[in-house]
Amino acid sequence: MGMSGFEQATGRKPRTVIIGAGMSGILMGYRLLKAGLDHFTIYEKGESCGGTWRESTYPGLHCDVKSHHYCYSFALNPTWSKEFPAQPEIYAYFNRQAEEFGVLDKIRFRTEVGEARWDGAKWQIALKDGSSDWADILVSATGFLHMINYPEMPGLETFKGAKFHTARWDHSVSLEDKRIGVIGTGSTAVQITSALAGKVKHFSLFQRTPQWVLHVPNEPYSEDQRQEFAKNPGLMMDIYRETEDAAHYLTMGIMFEDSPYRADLVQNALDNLAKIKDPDLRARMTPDYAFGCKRLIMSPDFYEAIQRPNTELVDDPIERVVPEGILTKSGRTIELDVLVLATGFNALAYIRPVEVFGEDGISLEEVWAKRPIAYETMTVPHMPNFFMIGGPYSPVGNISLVRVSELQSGWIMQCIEKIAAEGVAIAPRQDATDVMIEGFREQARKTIWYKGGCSSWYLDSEGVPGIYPYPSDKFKQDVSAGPRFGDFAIRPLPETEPA
Ligand code: N01
Repeated sequence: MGMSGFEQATGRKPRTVIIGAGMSGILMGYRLLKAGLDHFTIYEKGESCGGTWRESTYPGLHCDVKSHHYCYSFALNPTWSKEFPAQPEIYAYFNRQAEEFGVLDKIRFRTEVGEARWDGAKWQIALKDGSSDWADILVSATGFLHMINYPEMPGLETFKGAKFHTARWDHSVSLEDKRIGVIGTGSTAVQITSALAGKVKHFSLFQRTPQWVLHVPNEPYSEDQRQEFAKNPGLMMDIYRETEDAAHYLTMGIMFEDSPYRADLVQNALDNLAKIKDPDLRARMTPDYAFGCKRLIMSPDFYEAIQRPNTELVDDPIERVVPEGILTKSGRTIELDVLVLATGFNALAYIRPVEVFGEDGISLEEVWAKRPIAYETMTVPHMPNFFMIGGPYSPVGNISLVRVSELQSGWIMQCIEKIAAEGVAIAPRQDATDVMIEGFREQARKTIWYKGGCSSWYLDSEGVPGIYPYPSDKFKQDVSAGPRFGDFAIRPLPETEPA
């Protein structure tokens, strides 16, 4: 085989650096190995793979996307114990796959990337431990759920009991004999409520905003079923495909008022709410905004859990945290031994806090001065040979991010193969990106996320959703069609002495 354009220009094969060894970083590593582009390193700030599934270990944590769709389509897993498995199984799955794929050897753990700077030919990378590296191609696989949102709450530092965010759960604290307070009513708080309410001395859930909650049972797989899956992987692929179709209808029903799939979903949530026997509690837990406006919550038993003994919903707003617990606006002090912050993440921070400088030293912060943007969710103008899995306007919400990452990493590989074959630096053109983002934002204003009368982490500083605003099958079609290189600025790499 002759030399590729890249080898002619540089005298070697391209080197890639991936930031993050979560679900998407492992996947990117797998794809590079498959393509024979094995000159790469994955930098991971933690001590193991799995990203958010490593960091979050709170009681009750499970995935609310079906397990047979929350995995790599080429590495289906017959051993899932339930339709929606718990964190330890998911964490184990990703770590196992990293090893099986041969990616584990490529990961440098406990190493955080501080800065990446394009020098005109490649990326110069500064690591927080003081060392450095370089790459021809840089892939951000940093995920959505790693920048913790600590609430600004007066008196928080004065609390004298145990206090932690859900992504920093302190397992040394016993719970059964304690009065536990959980702040927040997102997916995380709901799962914790199911796991702990009625099983501890007292449980208080501090609600600022009620949520729409779908009743979704979580059936275990029997040993027979698991053996069947192992013998006949086609059964798992059937579930994978069915779940993908269902996710499409679900997102349509959530996003658009006139969707034919909406009525059944709304009815499910209303029937679920009717399980709250006390009319006063039911009224306090009924949202005053449209169904689907915030990320939909799915639970087999949340409303049962909140009605258990020694369990209380506190919707009296929090005035301040005091040493013995929480003082509410009406002047009541709720005494607590443990305060749990289920206050979520700064989900749309993307690659931050890594600092990125592209062509002519332009920073990512400058390119993103108005808002984070990306062409086709994965590439950024002025940032040559830089790719993001889960970048701005990616589909998030109630769909499988593993599936999304598979589509995105496939598209990114096509770009990388072009770079490797032709010896070029590519970045999307600003004008093409602007047109795409304008289209996204116009469409985003048609969704319930925008019109539904709620605030959520989907919204940018102008209140417009910064996530993929079309049904998920459009994303699949667009990304599967591959990059439109006509929308890119493509420059030959400068010829350099062999490294
Ligand atoms: O966080 P959230 P999460 N005072 O941002 C409240 C994923 N996930 O950790 O609604 C009082 O949804 C805030 O109140 P409000 C999933 O993508 C997935 O639950 O803003 N309250 C809200 O109730 C999810 O979307 C799984 O009024 C304050 C809560 O904290 C994402 O993680 C499981 C407050 C935050 O809700 C984050 O979910 C779990 C304050 N100062 C999570 N600040 C799966 O199963 C915030 N809140 C895949």
